[in-house]
Amino acid sequence: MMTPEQRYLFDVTGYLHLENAIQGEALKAAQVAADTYINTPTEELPDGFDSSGKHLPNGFAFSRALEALALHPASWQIIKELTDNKPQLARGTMIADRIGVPEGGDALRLHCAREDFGRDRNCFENRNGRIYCDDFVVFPYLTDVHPGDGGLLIVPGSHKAEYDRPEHIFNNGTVDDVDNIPLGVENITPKAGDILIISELLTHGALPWKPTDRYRCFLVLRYRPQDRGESRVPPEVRERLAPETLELISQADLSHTKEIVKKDVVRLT
Ligand SMILES: O=C(O)CCC(=O)C(=O)O
Repeated sequence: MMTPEQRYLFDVTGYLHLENAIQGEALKAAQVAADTYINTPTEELPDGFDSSGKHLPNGFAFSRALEALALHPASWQIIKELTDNKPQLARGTMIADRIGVPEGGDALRLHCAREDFGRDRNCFENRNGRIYCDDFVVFPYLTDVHPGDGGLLIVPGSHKAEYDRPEHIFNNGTVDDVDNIPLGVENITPKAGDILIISELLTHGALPWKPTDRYRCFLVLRYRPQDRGESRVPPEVRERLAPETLELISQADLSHTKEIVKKDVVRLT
């Protein structure tokens, strides 16, 4: 379960920033694997992987070190609480924000599930003293972001917005100047090893990435309750996954309890 501090912060802000969650060899191995994926030409990569743009599909499945981050002990209790112990990883990509590739370095307009798909689509509520959130993203960061670099933007508390966001607010929704961030919007600057968790109801986007000598790299792990259909991990990628991860991506009835959920710490075999 979440700690009372995590539950309070996630409830009032719509996001959690877990500092130094991934450490030592686990972090190093994940960074090396991410670098290898990013720097290998697509034609030399296995099926299901593509390094040509900012978004690298199926990044979590590129190596065991990255795959392990989908079940990392620092976020696992939170993932279990938010899905009422019925988690599914719907898909897991990687972002390597860098100048010179499609979409690399571009600003990402502010958006959220409510604005994109409608008011009643997602929920974020208190169920028996715990948070139930049926659409959230876990971002394990593998490189440092420094103030002034750009990167993730959020509107804290917006996951509970009762009113539509006026079109013109926040520079018409595209914030592209790191030195002129509108009041109400925050730029989050995680360090390598930090994990961010956001509700998809939280309005978020990104500033342009400014550094030319380094990139912003993190996994984008999308979770939801296990009864919402097939995960979007393609068959050729599933073949690479450990049994525990296969169980995590599997769809199941809500009456079923996955074996991985019975564990506080899941180790990939
Ligand atoms: O670039 C970021 O930090 C946010 C990414 C994001 O929100 C998305 O890919 O939908």
